[in-house]
Amino acid sequence: MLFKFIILFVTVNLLVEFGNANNLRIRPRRPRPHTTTEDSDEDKKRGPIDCAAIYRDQEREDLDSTNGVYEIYPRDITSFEVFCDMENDGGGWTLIQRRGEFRHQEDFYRDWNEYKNGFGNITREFWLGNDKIYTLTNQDKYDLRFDLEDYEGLKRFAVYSGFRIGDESTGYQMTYDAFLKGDAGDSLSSHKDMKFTTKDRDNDLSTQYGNCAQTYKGAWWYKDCHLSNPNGERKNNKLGEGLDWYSWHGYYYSLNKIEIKIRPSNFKKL
Ligand SMILES: *[C@@H]1O[C@H](CO)[C@@H](O)[C@H](O)[C@H]1NC(C)=O
Ligand SMILES: [Ca+2]
Repeated sequence: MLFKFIILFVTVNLLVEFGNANNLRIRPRRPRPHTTTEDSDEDKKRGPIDCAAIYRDQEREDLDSTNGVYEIYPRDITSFEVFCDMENDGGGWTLIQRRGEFRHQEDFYRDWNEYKNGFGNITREFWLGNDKIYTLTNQDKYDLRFDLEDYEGLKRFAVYSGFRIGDESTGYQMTYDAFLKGDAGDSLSSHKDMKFTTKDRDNDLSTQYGNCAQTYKGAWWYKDCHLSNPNGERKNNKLGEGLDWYSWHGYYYSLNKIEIKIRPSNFKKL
């Protein structure tokens, strides 16, 4: 009985081996794809220019896009990592800023060069950097979205069209075309066409409040001084110093969470 079993076992094994060998032999080898022109090679190497491009690539391959860190390849600049919001309002959003409750709380009261180059960790709190925001918003026409959350867990948002900023020589001057929609209301209107102000560079239009970044503990496209202060101080509910969005919670309420993100205006799901 045992002998018979061993014979059977060996036979089955041999058959399986034979089958595998057969499979290996009959499986045709795929020819390696080769590119014919240098152009298509370049295009391949360049990669997606933002999270919307990544979203579309994944959609074409029938993959579910998930929120997270991706590498992007904007034109004329070295590639870098960004955090992509692939869920909100259709996905495809590239984050330029985040505030929230994390064990390590980032300091946002920083100088011109730190806002120029960006700081923080893109999986937690961060500012992407004004040079990068300049490059991104000038490679296509972008919508700008604010996702806000208060301490009751309520969420509100605001979306603007045609958001772009100038390069450093313009003071990263910010503009947009229109307030599109959002139940948070419009608290960016007074910031349109303003230059960026940090604690060490006063580009705002205020004499009354000195340097708005110093007075309100942040860095922003301040005027005289603000309706919104997303880079202010978390949990600071003093007049104008917190993460304010005036048209929702006024000047004495620092929001719990903020995400600021961009996406091409012509973005559509396939
Ligand atoms: C960013 O934060 C994540 C999550 O906490 C951590 O795993 C990662 O090492 C951090 N990256 C850097 C560059 O500090
Ligand atoms: Ca001033």
